[in-house]
Amino acid sequence: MSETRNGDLVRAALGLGSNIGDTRAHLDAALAALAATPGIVVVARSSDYRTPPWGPVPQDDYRNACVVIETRLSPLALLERCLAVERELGRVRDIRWGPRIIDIDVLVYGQEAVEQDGLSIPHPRMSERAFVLVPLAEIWPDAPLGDGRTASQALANCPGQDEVRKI
Ligand code: PH2
Ligand code: MG
Ligand code: MG
Repeated sequence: MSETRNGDLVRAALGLGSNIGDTRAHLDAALAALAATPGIVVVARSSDYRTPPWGPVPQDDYRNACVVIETRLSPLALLERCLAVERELGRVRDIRWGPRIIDIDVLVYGQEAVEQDGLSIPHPRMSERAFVLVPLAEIWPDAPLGDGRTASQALANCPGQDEVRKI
């Protein structure tokens, strides 16, 4: 896997979600696989939250959490690793925004903005989603969202927070 050019550690945030099967086991397994990855050190894991499904597809509630890591992987290598962990855990991609065993999104990668090969960082829609901002602000309130706001600032104006319940 490619590394950052100067080998520096970059602080990044990942969003985890699951709403099929043993959701707690899926999040735990995803975290263990990420933590076992060369070039990734897990710094913090948020609480788990039960969240109503966002989007057009009727489906079960989600378990969502966020993870803060320090990584030597490039943004694309980090994305590839997240997708590989999703596949290892049995994710099949079918319905957009539909139910899933595990979803691992790269939310923030240092101060960088990345638009490359289907990857958009900071994650373009996270500042409107309480299921992302509540866990992210719990462990990294100053996370830079790319619009000049931090996670905790965006959370102050984000609807639906009262429906995001700590498990
Ligand atoms: N992910 C989706 C679609 N809708 N809703 C919640 N509550 N949590 C998610 O992680 C989620 C969602 C597609 O990525
Ligand atoms: Mg995803
Ligand atoms: Mg997602």
